[in-house]
Amino acid sequence: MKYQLFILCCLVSLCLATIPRPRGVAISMASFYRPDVPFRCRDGSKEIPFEYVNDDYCDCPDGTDEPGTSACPGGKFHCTNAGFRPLNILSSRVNDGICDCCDGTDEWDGNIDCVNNCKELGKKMREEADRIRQLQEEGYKLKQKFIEEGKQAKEQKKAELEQLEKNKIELEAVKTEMEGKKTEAEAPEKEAKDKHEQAWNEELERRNAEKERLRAEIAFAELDANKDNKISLSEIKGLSMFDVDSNGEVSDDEAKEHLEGEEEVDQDHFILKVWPNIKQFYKSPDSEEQAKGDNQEVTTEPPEVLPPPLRPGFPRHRNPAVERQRQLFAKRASLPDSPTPHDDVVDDDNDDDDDDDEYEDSEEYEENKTEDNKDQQEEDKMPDYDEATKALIAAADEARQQFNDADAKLKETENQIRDLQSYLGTDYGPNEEYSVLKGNCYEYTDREYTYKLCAFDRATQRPKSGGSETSLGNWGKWDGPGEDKYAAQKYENGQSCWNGPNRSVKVYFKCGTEHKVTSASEPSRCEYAFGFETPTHCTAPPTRSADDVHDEL
Ligand code: MAN
Repeated sequence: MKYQLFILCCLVSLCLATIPRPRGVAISMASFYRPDVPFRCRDGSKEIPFEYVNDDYCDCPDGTDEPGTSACPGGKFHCTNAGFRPLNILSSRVNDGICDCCDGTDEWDGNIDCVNNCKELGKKMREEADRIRQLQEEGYKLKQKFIEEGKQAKEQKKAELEQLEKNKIELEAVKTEMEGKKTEAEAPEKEAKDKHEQAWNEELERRNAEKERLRAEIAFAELDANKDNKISLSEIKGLSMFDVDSNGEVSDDEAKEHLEGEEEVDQDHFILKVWPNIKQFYKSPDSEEQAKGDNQEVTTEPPEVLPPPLRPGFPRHRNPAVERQRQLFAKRASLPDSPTPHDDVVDDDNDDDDDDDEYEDSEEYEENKTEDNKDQQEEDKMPDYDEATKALIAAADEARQQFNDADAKLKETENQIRDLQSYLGTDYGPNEEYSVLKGNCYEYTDREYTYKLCAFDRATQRPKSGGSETSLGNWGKWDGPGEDKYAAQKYENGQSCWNGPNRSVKVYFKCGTEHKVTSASEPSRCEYAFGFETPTHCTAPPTRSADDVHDEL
């Protein structure tokens, strides 16, 4: 059959090639050039004797009377190019010394010898056509597979979605139930915890009040220099901390003001009325004395009121009443430890101050301070809940866990539903064939960048020399021209471009036997173009017979 067709085509070619016609006229136009009738210019403007055709003089304004010479500007010369493709060239190229037609007919004046290479070109053309046809056949076959898979995937995803929608309703119910249980378990838990915490806060308040009272008692003892269990104006007047106007002395008025207008106050009155007003600036008279001593090179008198603060390991002369208070306070309020009673030894050594300094610099002092802080923190820490509260917390924890699990399961299902809806809402081509590209990324590297296309998702650019990835756009739409919508895709809203549009990519599809990016360019700044080969873009190859006829012609 094929052979017969070939013979037929050869005969047709032969007949056509022998139809008499003036030089440079295509077979299809031969009927307009009949030697037995006058020639009518093709634009109908003139009629001339047939002898005027190709007489190297331009008679017709449209140049149709000189198809085989270069006489008419804009005229057309037709080369048959038997064995290859026919060609129309500008008649100005006739006899210009350059072979434009592969059959050499455009250079007929003999000034130049043109080799007829139409057969060779025809052979190459047919080979190329064969290659393309093969590629199309192969690609198209693959495309059928992708169509089938794409359709199956769609059906499967539809069914999955349906199932997940059902699961979601159940999971919502479970979550609601767990939420109820959680609320139920949390109410008694909160009540018990609040009760425990409130009791602890009250305890802290009580402890603070006790500490405060102890501080006041110590202050009272420290200020009561003559130990008559009263604090009088004269005891106040000796201490510079009460010098409110800083004029170097504590006046009667100043002293009286501190004692709330009284001449003297007992401990209760002091704690209730005086202490709240002086506690902000109150300093142990010990430290005042010490400060004085630091400023005077020679101390003539022994300390008048109280000894300096006590430190463990350093025996000092001290007031026993204050000391008792100190010890009590230290014990109850976690102040730095007071020395043991047998430290109560008179030590009039003048090196006392040096001892203090040494002590403050010593490791022992630091250790004691850290220990004290730890003890204090320990003491301020809320005690564990009782067993009943712990049981309520455990039950509420369990209910919370179950609620969180139910919530997580629901969220996971909702995410899956969202993914499926997004999949099903995407156009994967007329027959779902492009779905094969979904979820896959393809790279292309040129001189400067590696480009990546993750189909139906995003496109990026990464400099080869290192550095971060730049977004060139996210999946936007099919963007082929007119009817050929599936010929191109647009990825848009990529990283903004300095002084330009947000980056975007247009992907141009062509038929190939595998999926790959074949080119990447930037035709205009920040607007990129990718070439992409894929079997999904192959069309049914042309039938062989039609092609054969074309070849032979
Ligand atoms: C980067 C790349 C280029 C782009 C310029 C624009 O260098 O993304 O492709 O042209 O930025 O400033």
